[in-house]
Amino acid sequence: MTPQKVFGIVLAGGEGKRLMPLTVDRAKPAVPFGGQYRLVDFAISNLINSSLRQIVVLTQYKSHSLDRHVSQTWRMSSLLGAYVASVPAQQRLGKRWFSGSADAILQSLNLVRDEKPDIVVVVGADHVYRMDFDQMIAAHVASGKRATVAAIRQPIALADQFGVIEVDPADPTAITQFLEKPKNPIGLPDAPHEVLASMGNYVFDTDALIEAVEADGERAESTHDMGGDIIPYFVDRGEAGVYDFQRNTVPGSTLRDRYYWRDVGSIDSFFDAHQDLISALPIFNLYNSDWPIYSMQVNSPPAKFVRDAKGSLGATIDSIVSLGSLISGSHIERSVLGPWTRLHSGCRVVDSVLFDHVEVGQDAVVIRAILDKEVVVRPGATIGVDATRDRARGFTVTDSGITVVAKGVLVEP
Ligand code: ADQ
Repeated sequence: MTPQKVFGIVLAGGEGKRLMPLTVDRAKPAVPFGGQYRLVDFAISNLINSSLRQIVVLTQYKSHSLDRHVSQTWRMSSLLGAYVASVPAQQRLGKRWFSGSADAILQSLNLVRDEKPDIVVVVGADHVYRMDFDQMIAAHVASGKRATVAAIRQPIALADQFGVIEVDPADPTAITQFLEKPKNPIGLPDAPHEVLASMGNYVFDTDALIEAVEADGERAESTHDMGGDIIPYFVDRGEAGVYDFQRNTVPGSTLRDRYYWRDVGSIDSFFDAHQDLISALPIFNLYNSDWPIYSMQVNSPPAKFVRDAKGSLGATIDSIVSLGSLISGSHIERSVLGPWTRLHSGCRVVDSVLFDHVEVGQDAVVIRAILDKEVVVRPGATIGVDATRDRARGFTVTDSGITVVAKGVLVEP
C-alpha cells in the first residue's frame, strides 16, 4: 500500500447545551476532564499517537479558553511541518458563522487544499477514548469506500443521541442506512437491545469530502451536519463503509479498557466517565504510557497531604488529586480533584469532581457533586446533601442526583 498523506480535522465548535452550567463560558471541548485534561485532549492525543502531524481544530462557540488551551498545549516542532492549529470561524463564505459541522469544513477547505492530503480524518472533540486511527485508515483504504464511519454498539435506549447505522447482511462493512438520532430505532439482528452507533469519527478520500461538503453547501434545505447530511450523502451513493471500533487495539490497553469510548455530552455521562478513571482496576486507564493522553503541563508543585491542626490524618482513597493541591486532614473518596485544590481540615469530599482552584472550607461536605473552577465552599457548608435546597440555591441537580455548582460561586453554609 502506498503511504497516504493524512490531514486531521477536529470539530470543536459544539455548544454543549446539555453540559450547562459547565459550558456557560467555555466550549464543550474545553471543559476540564480527569483533573488535568480538557475534553479535546483525548481526540488530539489519539490523532498524534496515530501518525497524523497536520491537524486543525475548528472552533466557534465561546472559543477563547479552547483556543488558548490548544495553542499552549499543542506546540509542535515545525521542523517536519507538524502543527496542531486552532482555527476560529472566519466567515470566509459570506457573513455567517458556521451553521453546522459540515459548513465548518466547507468554510475551511482552503486548509485542506493547501496540504493536498490523500485522506482526511474528521473527528469530534467531546469523547473520552483511545483509538489508533492508522488502523481505521488502513481499513478504509482496503475497503475501496470513499467514506468510512467508526462505529460502536450502544444500548438502544441511547439511539436518539447517535447516528444509527444499518449494514448490508451480505457485506457487513457496507452501510445501507444511516439515521441521525432516530426516534424509533430498530435493534441489531443479533442483539435487539443494541444499535450500531456512529462515534462521530470519519475517514474520507479527500476529493470525496470536498465534493460532498461543496454539494451540501448548495442545498438550501440541508442542516449542514456531518451526521445528518454528509454521511447520508455517501450512503445514498453506496460509497459509505463502517469501521468496527472493536477491531481497534492500542498498545498497553487492558481487557477492561480495550473498547472504551464514552460520549460525555450530558452531566450524568460526564460524571460517570470520571468514576471510570478512579477505581483500582480502572475502566479507562490514564496510566497507559504506551498510548499517552497529553495535556498542558503547568509549572505546579506536587500535591501535598498534611494532618490538620488537631492532628487528624484524614484519608484519600480511590481518587485522583492533581498538582498544586493542598489537602489538610480531609476525607476524600471516589473523587477527582483538579490542580490547585484546597481542602481544609475535617471536610468530606465523596463521589465528586472538583475543577481547578476549588477551595473547600473546614468541616464542609461535598457529595455527588461537580464543582466548577474557583468555587469556594465556606466552612461548614454542604453540597449534595439536600437536593431541594441545592436547587433553591440555584445549583443544577440532575434527575440522578448530581449537583453542579457553576464557576466561581461562593457556597455559604
Ligand atoms: P453530535 O455530537 O450530537 O452527534 P454535533 O453536535 O454536530 O453532533 O457535534 C459533533 C462534533 O462537531 C462535536 O465535537 C462538536 O463540538 C463539533 N461541532 C458541532 N458543530 C460545529 C461547528 N459548527 N463547527 C465546528 N465544530 C462543530 C455526532 C454525530 C452522530 C454521532 C455522535 C457521536 O452527528 O452521528 O453518533 O456525534 O457522539
